[in-house]
Amino acid sequence: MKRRSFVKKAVLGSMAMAIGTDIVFGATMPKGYRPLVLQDPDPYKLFGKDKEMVVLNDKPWNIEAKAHLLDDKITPNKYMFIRNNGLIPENIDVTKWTLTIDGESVKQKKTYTLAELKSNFKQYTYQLTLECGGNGRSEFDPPAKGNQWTVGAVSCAKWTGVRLRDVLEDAGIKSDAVYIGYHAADVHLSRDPNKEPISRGAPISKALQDETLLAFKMNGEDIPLAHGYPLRLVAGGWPASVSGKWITRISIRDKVHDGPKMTGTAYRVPCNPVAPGEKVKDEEMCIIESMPVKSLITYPKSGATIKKGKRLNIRGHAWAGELEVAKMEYSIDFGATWNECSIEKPVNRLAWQHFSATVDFPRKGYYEVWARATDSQGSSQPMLLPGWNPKGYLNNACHRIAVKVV
Ligand SMILES: Nc1nc2c(c(=O)[nH]1)N[C@H]1C(S)=C(S)[C@@H](COP(=O)(O)O)O[C@H]1N2
Ligand SMILES: [Mo]
Repeated sequence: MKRRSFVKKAVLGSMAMAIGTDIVFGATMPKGYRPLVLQDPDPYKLFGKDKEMVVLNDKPWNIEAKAHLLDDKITPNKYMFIRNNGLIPENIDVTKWTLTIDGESVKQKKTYTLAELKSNFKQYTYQLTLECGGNGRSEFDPPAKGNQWTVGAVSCAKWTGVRLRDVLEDAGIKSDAVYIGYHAADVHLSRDPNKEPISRGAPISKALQDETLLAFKMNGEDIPLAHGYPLRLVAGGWPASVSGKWITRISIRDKVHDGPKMTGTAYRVPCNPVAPGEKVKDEEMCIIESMPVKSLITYPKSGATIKKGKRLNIRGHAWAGELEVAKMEYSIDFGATWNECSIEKPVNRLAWQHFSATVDFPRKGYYEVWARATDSQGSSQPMLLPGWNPKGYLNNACHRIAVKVV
């Protein structure tokens, strides 16, 4: 009896969290009942998102930011994109949440409670750039199926947690380990409990990096439900699909992980360039690892008007997967000539970098400001679309804003 009321309290607690306030007469709510607000929810209220965020899909929820919303150096929840492949888990009981480390290449399968993870391992905080592999997909021609992200499927929040490496080493990693794969608590769209919406992973070398965390805090608070509460993997600089949300199990694999969305064409690009629209065999598709160099002008908003004779201060962020951004430039003549921006160092490895510049316009009229980042190995963003690929990944074309001088 005691236990039952305890479970009910936990269920009510997680519903209250999803709604954002207490369910006052929750104690008399029928068992298994879903409050109306959760049946037909307002995504902005439900997820605490700003009204200017754009809903691309509601089953599953996919919501993106606009460039000017990403102006903060540390992305707050209200401007953070949501990318879900399945249904957000409900009725989370954090007191019962566990993480299991298993797989062919674990020395000893081990299960940890959240409290154990927090107390047994040292905690670290890093700001990490998470960009969806499909960010920018909407520009590809012929079009690629999937969420038509424009530029807003990127974030750089501050994540706190324990190093995945410390936990994996505590369970023990066999010498034949090559990959890790995550398993999570979200629900397949079919609601079939035997199907996982997504189960991706990364090579063991990425799993063992200092900045790869099992996080339980985002920007100093509990991770918002939509972003993986109560435990998520964060692997900055790689397609954000590697950063599994609502993590319950991590397998240390003796081969490349083969969970859903790891195989076939998912999160893969042709190993060699192909012509637009060309069919590519599965064997000729390679897994995306570090993301390409990219940048975003976050101020001003595209469409800005300024007075003749006034200079325009522009600013934004640039990132380059596992590399650093070495140079940042802007052009006001459609890429014919480029001027340097100033660019800051990242606060830590795998965090985006901030740039700014003061722009002079020669006379009244219409301009576009294009921004181009170059990484530490000398690769720069393509001015317009990069290589077409069947699933529309890795569009790192220069971000462009319109400006009128009047
Ligand atoms: N369990 C789980 N983890 C997941 C996903 C998901 O659907 N389920 N989506 C992935 C993808 S494709 C992306 S781009 C990021 C998005 O993270 P965010 O919603 O916190 O911005 O989460 C990744 N982790
Ligand atoms: Mo993604």
